[in-house]
Amino acid sequence: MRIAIIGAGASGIAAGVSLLRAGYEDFVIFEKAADVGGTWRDNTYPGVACDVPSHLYRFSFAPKADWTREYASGDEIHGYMRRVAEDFDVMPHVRLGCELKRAEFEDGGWNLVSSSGDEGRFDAVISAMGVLHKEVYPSIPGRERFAGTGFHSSKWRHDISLTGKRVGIIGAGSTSVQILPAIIGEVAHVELFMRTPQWIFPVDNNPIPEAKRATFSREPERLQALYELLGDRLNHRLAAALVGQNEEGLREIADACVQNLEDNVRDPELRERLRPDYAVGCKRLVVSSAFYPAIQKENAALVTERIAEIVPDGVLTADGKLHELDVIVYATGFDPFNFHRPMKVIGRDGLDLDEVWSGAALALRSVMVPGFPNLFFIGGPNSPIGNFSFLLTAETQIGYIMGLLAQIGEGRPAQIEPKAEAAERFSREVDAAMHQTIWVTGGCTSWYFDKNGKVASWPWTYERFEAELRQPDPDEYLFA
Ligand code: NA7
Repeated sequence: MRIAIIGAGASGIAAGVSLLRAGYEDFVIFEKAADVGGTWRDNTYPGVACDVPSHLYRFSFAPKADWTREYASGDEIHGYMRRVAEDFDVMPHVRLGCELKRAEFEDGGWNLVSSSGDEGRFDAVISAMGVLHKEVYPSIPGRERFAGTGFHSSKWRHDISLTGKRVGIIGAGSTSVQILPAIIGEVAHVELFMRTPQWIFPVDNNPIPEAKRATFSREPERLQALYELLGDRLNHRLAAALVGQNEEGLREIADACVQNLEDNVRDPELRERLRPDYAVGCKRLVVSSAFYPAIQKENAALVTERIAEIVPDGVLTADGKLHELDVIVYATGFDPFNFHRPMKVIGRDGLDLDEVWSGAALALRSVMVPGFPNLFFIGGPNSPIGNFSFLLTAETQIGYIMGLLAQIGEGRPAQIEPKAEAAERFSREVDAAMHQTIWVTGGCTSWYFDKNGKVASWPWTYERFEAELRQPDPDEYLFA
């Protein structure tokens, strides 16, 4: 079988490793950029780190004993991704600098076209395009008129020194919360434009001493025990709390966030401006012990007045105040519903995936879409998203994809796709369960919501995700 993987980020690399292990040698990983690593290649802003603990953020087949911090920096994770791709012999399969434009299913196979032309025919396609890679700029008028330098957090301008500059950061999510403490010591002044406050769970990102790293290397069972402890805390207890199945756990997290705010923001007025009016867990939890101290520094200011427009000299807020700036950082997040776009995906009988998903994106168990044979998604619609390790989510989906692939090819049917009624049933179950999740009941909006106001996460526990994807049920699929 000839297989194409699209994207050489964490999930594409892991899919490559799994294909090799299962004996599939004939595959190509198409990567639009000049390096592997996905989000960890793209995000290089000051302070970039994962919001999942290091020892949980690893592939099961490549445990890492020597993480240098409790929450690893983007650079360290990018190094890990590259090393895994090299050590597991995935690199010879990677085609860098090759952006696919079109995938079309014709006569029982997928024809792929990139910006440089025909890339050939494949029996199966695995989409590993990531969730957070299409940056979003705010729809604020005047952005192009700004006379200083403006850029998105994921396109950091390392050629621009911030020393002594007046900097504005628009957005108050995980990214902004990491950038502010990292630049506060360098800039003349920073203004953080916050539309909605975030709950912040306190974590000290301590360095991991050399001796402890050496112990983890010598005694892998201790590394595994720590992995399991963190997995239980985040993948299981936190995930259950978010979907309404661990009230006590949710209360403990909420209490810690409230206490963090009470204890660490001195000025009562600033404290109230930083206090969210929705439930903890509704938006993805921000983790930091560095943000509150940073926003209270003399050279920092929190701006909660609505931004009216961007003008050549800076930001004009609705109260008529001009905030003069040299640099504007748009820490305004990503469009997670971008799945395969801007690539055109045409399935069986000319079905256009953009049209099929024009109402809501849906895939049976987050992996396959009716009408699109042998097309598999990692990180597809309704994948679990939250403060748990996406690497484990990807590996779980890859395991399921391997189970599906095993049913086709040589001596078996050539094609597999979900039955429409199985996908519809799954969709109804998702919708019914979503109502009890904190994302819906918590009274906020977030990047978890699609344009129709539907949350595209996994509405059940993480255990259920693992159980449902352990083995495909052939009754849910059509073979040809
Ligand atoms: P997020 O979490 O999507 O945060 C984006 C922030 O940008 C959020 O505070 C938004 O406010 C704000 N935003 C977006 N548009 C505007 C406009 N027009 N005006 C003012 N503020 C705006 O992105 P991050 O990059 O921080 O984090 C993404 C994920 O990466 C994160 O969850 C981790 O998984 C890692 P809002 O809350 O919508 O009012």
